[in-house]
Amino acid sequence: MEIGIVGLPNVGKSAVFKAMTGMHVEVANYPFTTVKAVHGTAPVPDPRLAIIGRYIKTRKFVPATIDLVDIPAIVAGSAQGEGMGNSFLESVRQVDALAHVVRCFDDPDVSHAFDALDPVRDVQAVETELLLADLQVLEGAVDKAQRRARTGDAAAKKRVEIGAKAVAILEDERPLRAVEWSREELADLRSLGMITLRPVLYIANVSEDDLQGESAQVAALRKWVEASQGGHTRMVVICAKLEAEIAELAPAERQEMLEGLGLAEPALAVLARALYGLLGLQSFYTAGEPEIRAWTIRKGETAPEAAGTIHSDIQRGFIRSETYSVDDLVKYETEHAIRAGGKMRSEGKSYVMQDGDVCHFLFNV
Ligand SMILES: Nc1nc2c(ncn2[C@@H]2O[C@H](COP(=O)(O)OP(=O)(O)OP(=O)(O)O)[C@@H](O)[C@H]2O)c(=O)[nH]1
Ligand SMILES: [Mg+2]
Repeated sequence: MEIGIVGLPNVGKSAVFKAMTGMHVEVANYPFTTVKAVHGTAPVPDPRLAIIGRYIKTRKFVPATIDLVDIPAIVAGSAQGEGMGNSFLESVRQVDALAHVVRCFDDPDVSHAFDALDPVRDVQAVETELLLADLQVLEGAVDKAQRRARTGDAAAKKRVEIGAKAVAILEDERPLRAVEWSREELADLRSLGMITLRPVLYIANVSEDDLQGESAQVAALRKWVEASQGGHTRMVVICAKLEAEIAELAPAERQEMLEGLGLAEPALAVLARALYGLLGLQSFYTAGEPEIRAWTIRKGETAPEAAGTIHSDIQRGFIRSETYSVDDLVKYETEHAIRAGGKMRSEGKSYVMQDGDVCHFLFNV
């Protein structure tokens, strides 16, 4: 699962990336500081790891991770080659979801792509480029399919139909994610790499003096997101500059700094929760003496599929999973007591994983 950070130049994309991954990328007050996509990994904050660690002795904790890409800025005309041009498209097409950073901070020292602060105009400018990029690809694909359809090719006919429907939505200036598609339509549009089909997490990058995001600009952005996008979006409020500074502190100082600022948790926790919600993700755990580890799966995945996130061999040779919940562990305190209490479940191949399951997979290859 990879999340691409997109947005206009100089809005704080790299600051967000730095705050999340702790990597030292350049954050600077000029447009197109980032000229090449940078990949990084962020650990998902998860209090359940420590909870499990209270009962099961271990040598280390391994959190789940989110893969992030800091993508070069998009400007008006990018789809036609302005700014960094089309290069952003390649990166954008490779990610599973977008994190769209929108400038909501007022700082006369930081130059703005369009002079005045206006998050709704900004977000629309980027969205328009993504719409145009999809439109270009679609028109080409529909053209090609039309030629094949004349020879009676059924798949091509279907493509023409789906393509025409999608073109109409984009020409209406709506992203493809705002519409409900059938399974077949989705598969076809995904195979074309449609960008506006991807879920989006909007990140309102707020001023140091508006950490809760109470400004009129943030309210306007929220209203726009809710009105125009359908269900496949979320919005979070972050002060990327402060968060990037906090990420550089030692862990003990971090907590103190957050409390001093009146923030309940670091932006990484806020962002991870929003992404899990947006993408329908959940966590399960493996726990033992070598490590206690969190794994990320999609809701609805079965036990063998979950096992496959650990190793394909465990999925292939899956026999069953000895499973209990983190809550059971808190209640019974040891795996032995869970078993004695009848709460150690032996789950087979069709078991649908539940959030907070702890699993021992039995497999044979
Ligand atoms: N005041 C304030 N400044 C910020 C905030 N976030 C980022 N900045 C500043 O904005 C400038 C641009 O930040 P970057 O993170 O480099 O922005 P970017 O979107 O990656 O920019 P490009 O790579 O050039 O597209 C830097 O000078 C940051 O310090 C914020 O929340 N508040
Ligand atoms: Mg940058």
